[in-house]
Amino acid sequence: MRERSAAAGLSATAILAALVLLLGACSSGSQSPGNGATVTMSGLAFTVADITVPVGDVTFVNKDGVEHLIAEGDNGIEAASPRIQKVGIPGNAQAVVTFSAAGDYHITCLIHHTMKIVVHVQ
Ligand SMILES: [Cu+2]
Repeated sequence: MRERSAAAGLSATAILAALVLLLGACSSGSQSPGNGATVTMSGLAFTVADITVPVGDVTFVNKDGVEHLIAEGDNGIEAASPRIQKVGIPGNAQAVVTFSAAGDYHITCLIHHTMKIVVHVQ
């Protein structure tokens, strides 16, 4: 009798361990590493006039020594109904902006009004 219950306990432990492994595999698989899309700012300007990216996260890299305040809009003025969250990026730092729907996004800096880039999200 003792051997049987020990064996039952062992198999229950094995099943539990297998479940934990499966759950661990699922959660690590759902972590998004990002699609790698990057926009760079240098010399108070975006380094390209436009970029095409898939729906998702885009990393904005600020290589200037001053903060940029990135928003959807034109000429330093935020759009009336922006589709992205504006984000302040300190000098020599970076931030992730999420583009959750396809479309063309005019991006500007609310501090440096001449900065502009069009992000084509598809
Ligand atoms: Cu700026």
